[in-house]
Amino acid sequence: METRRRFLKSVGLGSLASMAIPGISNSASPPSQVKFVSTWSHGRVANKVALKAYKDSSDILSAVENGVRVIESEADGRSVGLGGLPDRSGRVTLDASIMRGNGACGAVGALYNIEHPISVARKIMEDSPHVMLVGDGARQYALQNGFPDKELLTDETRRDYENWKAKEKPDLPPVNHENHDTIGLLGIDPQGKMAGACTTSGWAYKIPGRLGDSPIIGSGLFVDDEVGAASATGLGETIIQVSGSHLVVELMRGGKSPKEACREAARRITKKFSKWKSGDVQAAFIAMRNDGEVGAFAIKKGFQYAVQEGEKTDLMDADYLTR
Ligand code: SD4
Repeated sequence: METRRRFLKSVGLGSLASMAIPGISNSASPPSQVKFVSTWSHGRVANKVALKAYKDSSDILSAVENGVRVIESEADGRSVGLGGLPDRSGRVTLDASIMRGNGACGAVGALYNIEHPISVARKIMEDSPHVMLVGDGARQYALQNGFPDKELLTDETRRDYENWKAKEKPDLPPVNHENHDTIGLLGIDPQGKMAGACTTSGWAYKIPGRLGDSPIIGSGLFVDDEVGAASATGLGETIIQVSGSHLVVELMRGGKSPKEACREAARRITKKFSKWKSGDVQAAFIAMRNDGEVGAFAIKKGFQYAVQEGEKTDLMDADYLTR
């Protein structure tokens, strides 16, 4: 990308370097070592587990799957897996998606009493004729395939739920950095093979049956070895409306850097849906190009992402559009 930029500059077309130019492909060389990027501060743990899983399996999909599984099992994260906040009927329902850069993908929505939706999504991708299963069907599929039945409400989340229900006017809490921590994890190996995983319990106290962006391929996650990968976090209702992760990847295909692409996707949300601009609403993107460059951008302050390059992990504060 930089080479193209320098070339365009040298022939006096510098401003074209940041514009979408159809037909120019990203023939990047992959990074020399495996690399991961993931959402929020728990991404550091997920990245480390992903790195170990990659060393054990040499498979970038297994790496991202195992990375997010650890977060699904953490009882203190309020919006992923075990310990996630329930819907307004008191049931914890989980959404997840997984994708390889060759287009293979799987997803699960509104799954309940199963600890690892990401692995159910992978099972659907690899062993079923479908891409996505939801609700009771997804749960039956999981049980038939040996996933154990597990209560996901903890004493703490049951208490939170009871307190919420006891309010005079129980309402949806805002989707901001205090109550959101979906994990999206993207990876690339030295052969340029990419994969991504995204998993969440979604919006706390949602209407039963609500799906967010996370299980929707192209919204919460999109991966294409030819270009790169992206994942989203924040208010799914806004991310779905711009097909957020697919948008980020297509903006990179057009020549934008990962960070510029994430910024444009965030901007598109606030521009199209001005009512979100003033409210306490967060949506954020992470992206990785197929040369390993990563970037992120959020609507609001407070979004962090974790970058793993070889053994080194960094937690970064994403730039943002509004306060
Ligand atoms: C959703 N995008 O269900 C998810 C929630 C999220 O951090 O990202 N939480 O809308």
